[in-house]
Order: sequence, then structure tokens, then C-alpha cells
Amino acid sequence: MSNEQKCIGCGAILQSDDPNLPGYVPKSSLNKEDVICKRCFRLKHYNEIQDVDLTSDDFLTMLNALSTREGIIVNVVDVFDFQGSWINGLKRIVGNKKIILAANKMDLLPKLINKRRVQLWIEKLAKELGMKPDAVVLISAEKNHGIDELLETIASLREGKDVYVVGTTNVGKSTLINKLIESSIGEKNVITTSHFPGTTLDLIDIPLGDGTFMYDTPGIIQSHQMTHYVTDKELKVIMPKSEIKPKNYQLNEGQTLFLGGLVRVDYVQGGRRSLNCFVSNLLNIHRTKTENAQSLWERQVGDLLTPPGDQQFDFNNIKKTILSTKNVKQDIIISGLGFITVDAGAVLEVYAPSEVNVYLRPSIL
Ligand SMILES: Nc1nc2c(ncn2[C@@H]2O[C@H](COP(=O)(O)OP(=O)(O)OP(=O)(O)O)[C@@H](O)[C@H]2O)c(=O)[nH]1
Ligand SMILES: [Mg+2]
Repeated sequence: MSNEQKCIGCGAILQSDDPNLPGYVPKSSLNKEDVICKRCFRLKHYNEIQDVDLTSDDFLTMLNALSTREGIIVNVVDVFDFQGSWINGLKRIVGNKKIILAANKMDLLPKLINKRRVQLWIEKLAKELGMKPDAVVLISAEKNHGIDELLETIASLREGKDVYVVGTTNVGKSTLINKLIESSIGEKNVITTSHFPGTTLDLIDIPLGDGTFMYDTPGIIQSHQMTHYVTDKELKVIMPKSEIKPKNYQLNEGQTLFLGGLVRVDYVQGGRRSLNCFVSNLLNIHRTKTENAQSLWERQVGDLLTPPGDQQFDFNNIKKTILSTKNVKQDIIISGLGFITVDAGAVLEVYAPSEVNVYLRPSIL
């Protein structure tokens, strides 16, 4: 490892040459202990993000560098956006290491949901996506649930090796590590966390006491998530913070639901039925007739149908996805925004910004 000093909040190498680049601190702070950079300071105290020039490829390269090191992997995924927070080919990227899948943000799912079923559902999806994890643990880093079980699982699998916590941006890697630090030395919020994707910028090492380390890593950017196409203010509306209260709508064919003004869901065929929406409690859902939907969207985006604000919504960049639930109950996923549970036998058309993934998966319920 280099002996360059790093920001304890985000892992960026400290420098005092350019305030606009990662790791900036005034010269006078450079040689102090436990320094945080200007960007982390502003994130922690004002919740303001300073953009950096690192790309998706830079972060993948960092992850790929783990392949030559010894260690085990804790892959944090977001249960609310499981496939959206999946890294394809992770085992290949990090070298053939043991993988613990930590399914985070369990607190967002309705409490009535059966944990055992969620566990099996995750194991099944992981298998379909080509991974056979050595363990799956359900956690909520924020609420401190399942953390002891995760620690025990790590202890039983790591055989004295380092532990790398990896995942896509915003899944809660740093929040999780903060909880682990807090439970061992009592200090709170050592690492910077935020609702902005791309908070952590480089590896951050946390000593485990026996000469080995746990590492926080920068998240891999998933550009197919809605979170990348909204403003900072809108991000606060669409990112759920507490247990989601599903909103259930009884629809007839020819009716449409708007999720804010970001997504239009036309119910085309399948008789009267319910669409159960799992999105942030702050996101407005609006029902209308499909025949009026497009003109309403264009007139009311940014007003009745918000977020987005009207200023930047691009109607030329909308993609239509036709979905049919065939013979089983399924969830329509709108990556980074949420999902809608629909029973068998429905045809729907979903309009969303063209970069955002829209697809069906077996229902979590
Ligand atoms: N509801 C809920 N939110 C969580 C949980 N864990 C983290 N979050 C929130 O998710 C957001 C991202 O958390 P971070 O810990 O910064 O995520 P990260 O994976 O380190 O993100 P990057 O550093 O950008 O890769 C923050 O707004 C957290 O408060 C959780 O268990 N439940
Ligand atoms: Mg982080």
C-alpha cells in the first residue's frame, strides 16, 4: 500500500493543490490525523455533493485489482432493487473468492413479508444470475438488523483473510461498515455516507485487530437506474427512507398510472384487477384514462406529475416496454424507482426514460 494519506470519509488521496478535485484539504490540515476532505465535509454538514471526474470504468478497475489479493467478499445488494444492484460476473472480476451476499435495506420492505421466503427468493435469483454465494444474510445497515449474524458469517468464512465490502453505488456499503466500526470501537459515522450515488471514491481500510483489514470500496455505477436521471432534490423524493406502504390501485383496461411524471404505466389487457405499487412513500401516483395520458403528461409534467421538474424532462428520450405477466404473479421493476406487483394474465405498456431498465421478475410477495 502507498503511504499517501487518505481521506477517512471517502478514501480519496489527500491533496491541497486543487479545491475542485477529490481529496482537497487546506495545507494546514494535511498532516493532521483523521482528516476529512472538503467534499466529505460538505456532504456531512450540508448534504451537498461535489461531482468528481471518476467514471464507471475507474471503479471497475479498482474492483478488478482485488483479483490478485487474498480475501473474502461481502457483496452488498439492495433488496428493494435487487437486479438493479447486481454486478454481472462479480466472481470473475474479483478473482475466485468466497462471496457472502448481504441483502441490505430490509427495513424498506413491508414488515408482513416473510423473511424466510425473501431469503429463498434471493438465493433463487442469485442462481439465475449465475452466482452461488457461500452465504446469504438479510440485513438493514441503517436499522442495525442482522448485523451480528453477518459478523458471525464473516468470521466463520474468512479464515484470517481480509474482507472486501463491494457492491453498486448507494446499496449501503459504507453505512454497514460504519455500524461495524461503531459496534467495535463505539465511534459513529466515521465513513461518509449519503443518498448520492458515488460517495466513496477509493478503498478505505479498517483494521480488524489481527493484522487483517476490512475494506470499504467505491460502488460500481449502474447507469440503468432511475437515480442517475433525476436532480439532487428529486433523489430525496424517489429514494425510499422508511418502510414502504404499498399503494394499491384497482384498474380497468384503458387506464394509466403515472409514477410522478417519470414513468407512465398503461394497463392494456386482463380485465379489472389491482396494481400494487412499491415506491417511495413520497412519490405521487396519479391515475387517468390512457386516451388522455400523453397530453396530460406533456401539460402537467413538473406540476401535477412531479418529479421531475418540468425544466429538463426529455419526451424524445422515452422508451416503451410491453410486458405480459403470462401465468404467474410478477413484479414490474423500474430500476432504481421501485416495482409494481401484478397477478397473472395482464398486458401492460410502460414508458420510462430510455436508459432506465424496465422488466418483469418473479414476485417477491
Ligand atoms: N432504508 C435504508 N437505507 C439505507 C440502509 N443502508 C444505507 N441506506 C441509505 O442508502 C444511501 C447510501 O448509503 P451509503 O452507505 O452511502 O452507500 P454506499 O454503498 O457506500 O454508496 P457509494 O459509496 O456511493 O458506493 C444512504 O442514503 C443511506 O442512508 C438501510 O439498511 N436501509
Ligand atoms: Mg460508500
